[in-house]
Amino acid sequence: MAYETIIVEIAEGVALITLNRPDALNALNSQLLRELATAVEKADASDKVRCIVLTGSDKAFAAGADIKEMADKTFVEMYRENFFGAETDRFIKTRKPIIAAVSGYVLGGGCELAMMCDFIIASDTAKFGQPEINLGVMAGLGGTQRLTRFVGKSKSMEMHLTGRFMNAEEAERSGLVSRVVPVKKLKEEVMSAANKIAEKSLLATMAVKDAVNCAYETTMAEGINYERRLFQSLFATEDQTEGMASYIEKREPQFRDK
Ligand code: CO8
Repeated sequence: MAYETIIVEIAEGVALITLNRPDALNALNSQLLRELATAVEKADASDKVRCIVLTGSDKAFAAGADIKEMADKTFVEMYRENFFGAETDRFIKTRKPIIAAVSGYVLGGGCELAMMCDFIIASDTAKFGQPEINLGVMAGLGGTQRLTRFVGKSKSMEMHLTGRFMNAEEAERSGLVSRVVPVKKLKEEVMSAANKIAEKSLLATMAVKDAVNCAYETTMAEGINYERRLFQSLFATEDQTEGMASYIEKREPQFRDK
């Protein structure tokens, strides 16, 4: 499928998806979200992909949902179309890991999209914000829920209520991003992390994602029980036998996703 708003490149087990609406600072419109949902579904189903990286440009990961597309919509249209809802539901069902690699503006729906990924690596130029309040609205793609879980109530509330931006250093200190790297090294660092993930057993990788995400949806006791069952179930895989044998034999493992 030919995409117009994203670029997809696949190499060495990693699908690199680049948001590509430079004239609008990668603002998310319906076409982009449809293409993105399709691209991640295809990557999830592809034997050639073991990890996904989502990125934008140096200037902007994404400056939010497309205000020009939304401006004239009515409540009835928003509700009937479930505007952006179906596409983001498709995106978050991805079972393979997705790393967000962000620089520049990471605002509104752009910040919410980054938070839908499994972890965020930011460049030192990244600026995060939920400025929807300035438009007379509020976050609508999970920002009030996810940002609050990442950075706590006080900072999340301040960000949503004032619309102020957070720089990369504050984002790392607050737990929003896993680490910050110089903008010129962002791609290299993120691809190195993605390649590392792509070398592991995909079965174990998907189980890790499943278990960590479970921490957001359930009680501690149920989450620990779920993790234990997943851990036990990995002993039904050839990759467990191979991984442990390779350690004992002091060699690199050859995982076959079986
Ligand atoms: N939507 C549409 N176009 C945008 C957006 C956007 N969010 N952001 C930037 N652009 C466009 C500009 O209009 C401009 O285009 P043009 O030249 O044709 O006018 C171009 O990108 C470049 O932008 P600027 O000239 O403004 O660049 P600056 O460097 O001066 O400023 C900013 C950069 C500060 C990022 C500024 O563009 C800005 O404030 N953008 C809007 C940020 C914003 O408010 N984001 C939140 C949007 S609302 C949202 O995300 C809701 C999500 C929930 C949806 C839920 C659905 C269910």
